[in-house]
Amino acid sequence: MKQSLVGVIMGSDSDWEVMKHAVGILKDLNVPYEAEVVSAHRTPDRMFEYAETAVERGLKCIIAGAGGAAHLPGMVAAKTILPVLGVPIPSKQLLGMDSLLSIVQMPRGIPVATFAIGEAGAFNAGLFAAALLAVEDIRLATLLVEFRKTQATAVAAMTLPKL
Ligand code: RP5
Repeated sequence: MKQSLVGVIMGSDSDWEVMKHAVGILKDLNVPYEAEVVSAHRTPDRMFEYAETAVERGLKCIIAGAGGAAHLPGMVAAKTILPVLGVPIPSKQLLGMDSLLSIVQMPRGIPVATFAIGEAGAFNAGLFAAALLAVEDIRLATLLVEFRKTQATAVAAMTLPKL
């Protein structure tokens, strides 16, 4: 099995329906990843251990999804120098605005790259992680160029209904 380069973590298995979109694009681009549930407030020790060992385990970046108070990305970023990509999970009560503001409003000194709420954010976080790795991986860069071409072709072929 290949060494995981991207860690995908989320606060609950209920986040999977969103976070699977990050995992899906990593898989499509053949980026080795690991995915697991790590909760900031329910498994804080596990979160610290995950973040503290991430570099030595060979990860190059971490995608962290969380909903509500959503402190997982920020707390993980506090414990590792790896780039942390935060994905706000839509919440029942506030539809993910709470998650977005929690993740994006990191005070100066500990950065978290914050993506859009929900599936698009998860997917883009996966693409962004691939782009980070592609800086030093020409094969992966080529796959990203192909992805853009395919996407452009699909959009160019879009038609609208006649009124
Ligand atoms: C957060 O609480 C998780 O990231 C999830 O989005 C939210 C709800 O978790 P569950 O109650 O579904 O486990 O920690």
